[in-house]
Amino acid sequence: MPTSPVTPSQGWGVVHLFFHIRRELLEDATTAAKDFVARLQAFDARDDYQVLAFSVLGQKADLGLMLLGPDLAELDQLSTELVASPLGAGLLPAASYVSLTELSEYTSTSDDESRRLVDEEGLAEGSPEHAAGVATFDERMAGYAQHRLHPRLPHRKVISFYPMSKRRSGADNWYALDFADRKRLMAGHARVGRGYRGRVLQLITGSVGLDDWEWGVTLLADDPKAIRDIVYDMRFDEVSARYGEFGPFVTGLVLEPADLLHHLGLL
Ligand code: 76R
Repeated sequence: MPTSPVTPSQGWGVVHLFFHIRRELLEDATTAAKDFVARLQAFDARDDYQVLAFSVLGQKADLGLMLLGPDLAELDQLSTELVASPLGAGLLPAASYVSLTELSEYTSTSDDESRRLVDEEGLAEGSPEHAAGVATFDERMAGYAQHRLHPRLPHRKVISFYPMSKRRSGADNWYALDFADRKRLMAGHARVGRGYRGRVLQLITGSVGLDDWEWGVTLLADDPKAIRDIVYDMRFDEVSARYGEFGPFVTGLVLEPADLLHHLGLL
């Protein structure tokens, strides 16, 4: 019996999987690799489902997969199928991470924009210019929300993944701050982030109650230095400097599945 769908009421599921490969455990590596590639391609070809495949730099793992899509049962199905597939005999789990796409509660709202148009642009509330400004903002944010909840990630050469949480200790307890303070602090964070528009694409996925940290951070860039730069810059921003706690970082080279298996010497 197929597993019944498990679709979050908002957002999609995201599973990051990391494996070591032991090719000596494979009987027919080429056939196994071709089968593996076909399974990834079939998953990625489905509407709303995506898999990013990457070769992990360093020795934390050999290969990584980032699976995204609306139904957690489908993500789990692919994970179990891959392990049960011919290549699975040579795949050793190295790490994994489970999260959901989410909207941030700190994103600017229509009211924020309405106030900004009055305070910073000098537009009178109720004027046609003011109404047009708010409408433009709403349209842009609807597209933005769509990208955050239902992303189709572009291919960039490098992927960086790490989990993180907000500190909850002594005087530095993020969750004891008022919403207004958290929102002000997050606005500073977003300002630093916007300086990297075009160079770094980020997908922040929520994992409170789902995995060991509070968020999964996935960064994509063509220039590995851009990843080092953004994380470094953010360390000086109060949100990261004072409240950020970070798990292990993994860096990978994003490849088409067939190119990845070739790169790993299996095709
Ligand atoms: O609403 C929005 O998404 C825009 C403002 C914004 C929010 C609310 C934003 C912008 N982020 C938000 C939330 Mn972010 N982000 C990280 C990291 O390495 C570190 O120090 C932290 C890891 C990076 C690199 C990054 C990049 N962000 C969050 C949250 C959720 C917080 C919560 O809900 O409490 C986390 C954990 C987080 C972490 N952020 C941006 C970026 C970039 C590049 C931007 C600008 C995006 C753009 O406007 O194009």
